[in-house]
Amino acid sequence: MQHIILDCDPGHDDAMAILLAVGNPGIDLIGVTTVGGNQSLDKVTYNARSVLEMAHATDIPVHAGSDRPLIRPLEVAASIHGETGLDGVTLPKPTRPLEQGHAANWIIDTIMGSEPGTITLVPTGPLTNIALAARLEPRIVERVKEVVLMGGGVHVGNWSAVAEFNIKTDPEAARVVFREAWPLTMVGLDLTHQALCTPQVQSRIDAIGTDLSAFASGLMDFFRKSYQNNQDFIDPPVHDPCTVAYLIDPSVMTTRRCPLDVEIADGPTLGMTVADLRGPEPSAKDCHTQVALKLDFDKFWNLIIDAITRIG
Ligand SMILES: [Ca+2]
Repeated sequence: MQHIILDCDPGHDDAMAILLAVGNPGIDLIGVTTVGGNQSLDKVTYNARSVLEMAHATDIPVHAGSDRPLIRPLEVAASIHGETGLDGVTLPKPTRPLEQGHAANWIIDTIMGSEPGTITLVPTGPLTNIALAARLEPRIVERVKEVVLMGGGVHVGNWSAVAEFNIKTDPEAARVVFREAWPLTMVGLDLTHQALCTPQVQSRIDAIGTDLSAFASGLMDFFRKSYQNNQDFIDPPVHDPCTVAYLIDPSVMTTRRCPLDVEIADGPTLGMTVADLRGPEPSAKDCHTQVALKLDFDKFWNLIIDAITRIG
């Protein structure tokens, strides 16, 4: 069983990550934390609570975190996710109140209150909350089992020629998180651009025939249009649930261990994740970071469809 904290900014693909985490029996979703990113903090927090409501998962607490990057102003991704952050579907009103307290403090309290090596952090938004938590309580770094994040890319960008949205939104926070000594897997665009919601995949989601599958399909309809209009894709890449899928079954992707760092200098490479792929692959002892490279497409979508089916 993987005990995870999902730190997210829903977001169409974040919503799919929540559904996968709720619906898979190998994942214990301890809590959801939110960060300003795809949309304002208020909007993404409401969306997270609403998706949990939709998934009958009102036992899961939601804590709101940082409403902006550490240094830079927040520039939301309305071109991809719409004005609400989850355009294209009707969101149910959350019945569970938002928890009190900042996400970073709750992350710290949860990790420090658990056995070392048992909690995995799964960030699928800008890394602001995780960086704040690591600075507020440095002891969390050695207590976290691992960090599996969606962000960055070895050879590819989407928010600039070389930078991905989550990393470019808060590059300083990403620098902090990448440089801490915890085991870190970067599930970046090299991998997630293979996680395409094709019409065949979506027809399998539709065939589940529940309110939740219609909700997921509605999300994918909007996401497809966004990617066709803004990113030169035919089918939308469903980035964020790739992280959760890796924790359920590591064979869903191949990874390559390599040193990783984040560019924080202003200019054309701001927010670029730099992977040093020279030489033989280093050992886990010598290198705490790895990148995801190749997705097992069928395994991935089978997990998503199974989770939506199980939730009912
Ligand atoms: Ca996200």
